[in-house]
Amino acid sequence: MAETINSIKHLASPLASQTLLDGQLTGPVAGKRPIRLLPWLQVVKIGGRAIMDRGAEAILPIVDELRKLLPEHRLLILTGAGIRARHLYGVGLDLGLPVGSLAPLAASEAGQNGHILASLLAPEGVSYIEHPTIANQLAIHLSATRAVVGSAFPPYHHHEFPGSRIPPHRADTGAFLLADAFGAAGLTIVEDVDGVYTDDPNGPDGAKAELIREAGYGEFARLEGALPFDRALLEVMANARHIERVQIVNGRVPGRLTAALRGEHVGTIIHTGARQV
Ligand code: GWN
Ligand code: ATP
Repeated sequence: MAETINSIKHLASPLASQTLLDGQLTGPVAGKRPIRLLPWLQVVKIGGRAIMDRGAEAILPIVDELRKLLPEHRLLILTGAGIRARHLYGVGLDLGLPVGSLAPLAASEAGQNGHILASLLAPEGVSYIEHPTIANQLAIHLSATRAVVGSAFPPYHHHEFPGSRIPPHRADTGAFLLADAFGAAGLTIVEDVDGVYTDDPNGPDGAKAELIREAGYGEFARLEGALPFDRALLEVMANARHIERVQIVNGRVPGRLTAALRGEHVGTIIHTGARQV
C-alpha cells in the first residue's frame, strides 16, 4: 500500500506536542501580555458593609455621585456582600457547612446589594446584569448605556479554594479579577475609611494607625493586622496583567470617588505586579 502523508489535516500549532507544565516551552507562546478587551471601562467596587449596609444615609450620596459620573465614564459598578454574608458565615460555620457551600450563599448577598443599587440608578438607564452577562455581553450593554451594576463576588461556588473555612475570594478579589481580565482603565474600591492604614483605624489601637498613601502590594501583604479588603486580592495583584494600580477611597466623603476616577490621588494607591510594556 502506498504511503500517503495527508498534510492537509496537519494544523500547525506551537503547543500541540508538548506539555503545558514546562514554562520554558510555553513561555514564547504564552508569555505575551494579553489584549485589553475593554480599555475604556472603569470598574468601581462599592463596599457592602462600608456603604450598602448603612442604607439611605450612605447609599443616596453615592448614587448621586455615580449619576453625575455617567457622562464622563463608562462604568461597571460591582457591589460587595456586607453584613448579611457575615451572618450567613456565622450560621453556616456553626452548622459545619464547607467553604464551597458558603461561597455562593455570600455571593448572593453581593448580588442583592447590586439589585438595590441598580434600582436607584434605573432612571439613568442603569440595570443589574447577571454574572453570565458580565462575562459575555458587557460590551453590548455598555454600548447601550453608560453603566451597569453587578455582583463583585466571583462565582466560584464549590470551586472555592479549601484553604480556609471562610471563602477567601470575596468581593474585592472578584472586582479585581474582572477589571484585570477586561483590561479596564482602572479599578476604584469604595470604602468608609480614607484608605489603608497601618492598622484598623476603627479597632482598639485605631488612634495609632497611620494612613498609607501609596505602596506596592507586597508592603500591604507584610502588614500583620486587619485590612479593609480580602487578603487574596494581594495575591491576585502579584500576577496582574493589566491593572497597575488600584485606589481605595472613602465613599462617605462626597467627591472622593469622582476625583479618583479623574486620576487624582485622594485615597490609598496600591501598585500591583502588572507592568507597562
Ligand atoms: O441571583 O442576586 O449570577 O448575577 O455566586 O451564582 O450564588 O446566580 O447560584 O446569573 O449565576 O443571588 O443563582 O447565585 O448574586 O452569582 O444571578 O438575581 O447561579 O441576576 O443566576 O454566578 O444575581 O447571583 O450569587 O450574581 O453573586 O439571578 Mo444573585 Mo450572584 Mo441573579 Mo447573579 Mo451566585 Mo446568576 Mo451567579 Mo447563582
Ligand atoms: P464587603 O464589600 O466585603 O461587604 P466592605 O469592603 O464594605 O465589605 P469591610 O470589609 O468591613 O467593608 O472593610 C472596611 C473596614 O475595614 C473599615 O471600616 C475599617 O474599619 C476596617 N479596616 C480593617 N483594617 C484596616 C486597615 N488596615 N486600614 C483601613 N481600614 C481597615
